[in-house]
Amino acid sequence: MESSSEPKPIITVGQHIQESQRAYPTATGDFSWLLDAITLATKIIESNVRQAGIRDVLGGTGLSNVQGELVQKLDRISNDTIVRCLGYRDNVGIMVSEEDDEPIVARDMGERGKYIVLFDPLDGSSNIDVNVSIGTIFSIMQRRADTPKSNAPLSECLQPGMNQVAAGYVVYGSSTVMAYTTGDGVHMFTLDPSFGAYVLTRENVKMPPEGKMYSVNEAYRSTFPEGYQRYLEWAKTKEAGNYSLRYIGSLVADFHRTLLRGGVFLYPPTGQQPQGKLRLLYEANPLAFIAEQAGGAASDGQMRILDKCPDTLHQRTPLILGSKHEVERVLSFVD
Ligand code: P6P
Repeated sequence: MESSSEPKPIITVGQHIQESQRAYPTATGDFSWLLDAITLATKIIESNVRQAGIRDVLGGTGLSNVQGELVQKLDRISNDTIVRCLGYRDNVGIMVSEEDDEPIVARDMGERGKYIVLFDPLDGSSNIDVNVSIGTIFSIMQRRADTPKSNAPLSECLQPGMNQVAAGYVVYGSSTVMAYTTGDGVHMFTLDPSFGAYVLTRENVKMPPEGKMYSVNEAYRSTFPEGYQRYLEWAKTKEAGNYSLRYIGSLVADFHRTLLRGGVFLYPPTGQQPQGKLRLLYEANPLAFIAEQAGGAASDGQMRILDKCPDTLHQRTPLILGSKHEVERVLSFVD
């Protein structure tokens, strides 16, 4: 039994992955090789984020992405960094980025490129210039050999979130924290800048089953479907227990708080975004996988996020994400 005086072991994310893969005799170390590329990319991104004010990386590129959003310089740097780090790993077959219209085929099927990595390289980028927390989100699936050759890469990517083999995020906040799951619990690591490694800080994270906190942009409330408006009315009542509102406007930061403190994050359909604003493949799916692994829940208001079969690569979805009981409470108004 470790006494409190004994120094805690230093377990890096790479060690943790390798140890967890030892439990699977058939594991080939492929996955840790892939996750190593992601951790490397996020360390490079973190370095750019921390020096944004010093290096010429702030501001827009003057370009718009497939979402029609202004691409910030750091968005582009982050995207190129991930593509470069992942492209070098021979087990990555296809990459899907929020910043690129089409899938990037790194290797054809059969050349070992068995994984598909889907990512939002720098979520919340509109907050970059005002020093608010931002994040990277990633989702990992396996390629499907059974897809028709016609448009294989694209159709291989259009898999339901339940097919994910891993998912994670990095939040560049007051500290840089990575959370990931491979379906065996959620584990968190903090980047120690003194030696540039992610060190295990929380293992088997569990989301509180409820929390008197909701996270939504209430500026659009009048255009939410009626059920959401009734939920927000209820949450303000004494009977509900006077919920508080926390909204950073950066999905990864709002989710990270919800994961640790409990509560519910909402991005409902709005007048401007009738399908919701957030993307299914590389935002809702990975965070839903993490939420469920931590005992939470994720729905689009009609169905479980992880059951949704995507039709298009950059498909948007309404999102209700957080503590199990809080998501159920929202659904009781919305259903
Ligand atoms: P709104 C950031 O631009 C983002 O994609 C998410 O990080 C965040 O949750 C959402 O948009 C905020 O959107 O409409 O409230 O500004």
